[in-house]
Amino acid sequence: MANFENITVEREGSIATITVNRPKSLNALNSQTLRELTQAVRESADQRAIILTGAGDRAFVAGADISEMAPMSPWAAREFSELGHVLTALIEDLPCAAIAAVNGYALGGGLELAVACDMIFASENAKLGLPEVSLGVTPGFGGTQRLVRLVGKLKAKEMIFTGDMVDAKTAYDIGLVNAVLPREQLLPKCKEIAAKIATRGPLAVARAKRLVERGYDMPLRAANRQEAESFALLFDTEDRREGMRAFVEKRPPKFTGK
Ligand code: CO8
Repeated sequence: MANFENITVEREGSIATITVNRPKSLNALNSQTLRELTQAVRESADQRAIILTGAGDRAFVAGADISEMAPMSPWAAREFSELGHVLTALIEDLPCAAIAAVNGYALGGGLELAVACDMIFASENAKLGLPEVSLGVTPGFGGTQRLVRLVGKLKAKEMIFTGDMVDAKTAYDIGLVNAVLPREQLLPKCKEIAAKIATRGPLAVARAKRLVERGYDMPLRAANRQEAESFALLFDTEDRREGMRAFVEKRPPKFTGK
């Protein structure tokens, strides 16, 4: 595991917790942090779940680093945006689950990072928003696309055009987060869900994630055909045999990912 300056990576069993660790700037994402996150996520592909969170009690990630962006040329901004797109696409392509533990502000690039994850859990003090128009730009790490897919056009446009933040309860009400928890319960809850996913068939979880991600943009019939093919392919795995044998024998399954 590489040595990182702006993030920490902790591995417990088959779960990796990746923490953005720049609390003095509310964990803002500069290009080095984006590169470190990309490397850490890539190195976590063999885990059963990853949890992304922010250091301290104030912020998950308060956005892309505005002091780094301020002097950028359009070309540099394009490259910077690309770093965010590579990271968020990588999270979606990971064969394991990605859970965002939003422990405070998730703004701009921070919310864009969270909505690329498979699930989002928020602490009661969380505030989520895409304030980019207040800076004279649009979201640049996929926010205009992924937020719409989660909460629908009306709510997404309201958030993006006004730049206003929503609190955790509102985020839950509009379907932007899975659940809202007291701060001290946030990481334990995310770890509990990650641990549960880790007991399930890893090939099945990886396939299910891919079916949801890829199928979302496909016509229903084509997506359902993919589902049927995946279902059939999994029948040829040791894990499928073990899972069904364990059920019949009334014992927990021992999955090996084969
Ligand atoms: N970038 C850099 N530094 C930041 C950021 C940020 N996004 N957010 C906070 N900080 C720093 C502050 O400058 C401050 O530093 P210092 O102590 O040295 O002055 C420190 O963190 C603490 O922040 P505040 O004093 O402002 O704390 P407050 O409690 O008063 O306010 C807020 C908290 C409301 C979160 C406030 O800090 C804020 O509005 N931050 C900016 C939020 C924002 O606009 N985020 C979106 C950025 S744009 C973006 O993410 C685009 C992504 C796509 C990029 C595409 C590539 C081109």
